[in-house]
Amino acid sequence: MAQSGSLVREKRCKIIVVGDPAVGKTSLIRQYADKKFADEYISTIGFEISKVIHVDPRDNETYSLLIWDLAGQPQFGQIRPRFYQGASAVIFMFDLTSQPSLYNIKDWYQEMASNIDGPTPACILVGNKLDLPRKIINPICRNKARELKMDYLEVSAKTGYNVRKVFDILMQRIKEIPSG
Ligand SMILES: Nc1nc2c(ncn2[C@@H]2O[C@H](COP(=O)(O)OP(=O)(O)OP(=O)(O)O)[C@@H](O)[C@H]2O)c(=O)[nH]1
Ligand SMILES: [Mg+2]
Repeated sequence: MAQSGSLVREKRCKIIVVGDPAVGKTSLIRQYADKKFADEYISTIGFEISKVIHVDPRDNETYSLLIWDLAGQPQFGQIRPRFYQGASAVIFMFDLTSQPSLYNIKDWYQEMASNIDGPTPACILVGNKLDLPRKIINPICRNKARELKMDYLEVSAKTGYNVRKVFDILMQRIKEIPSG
């Protein structure tokens, strides 16, 4: 528990969110940071960074998360590679109502892997839009996560279901990776 008068040391973590256009990357971050959701689709241009203070529920340690929301549109493919460096964690996001968005996760993983030196960041596969009728069954998603050696979680950025859990799992994984 944080003691009054003691210095709270914030550790910084860079977290990247990637995935096809319109899977809900910006919506996930907005739901996590502000508990807000918007129905209209305004595609991210380039990238956006959000700063969120995360308190680990297990030990009350405080982290300052810099969440990088990378635009999924192909025209930003040339600028994205430089943003992966220094990431502690990567969220690979797809839309449970769009099979191509899961299929394309391998390309997103490849883009990350070829642009990071040093240890592989903590990675999680996130299936979004669970509030809608799904088009991909759970075992197929789990298989993909297993193939890529990642955790897997289904969420709704609209209702907020499991959104906080994505970050709790990632922070747990980050702590398990020996820091260099
Ligand atoms: N029903 C439902 N709609 C969602 C959910 N998450 C996002 N959306 C909608 O999906 C559309 C795209 O969401 P964004 O968060 O802008 O998608 P993005 O991945 O950031 O897209 P780019 O910035 O173009 O890469 C918007 O119309 C959102 O309202 C969800 O969990 N459920
Ligand atoms: Mg966006």
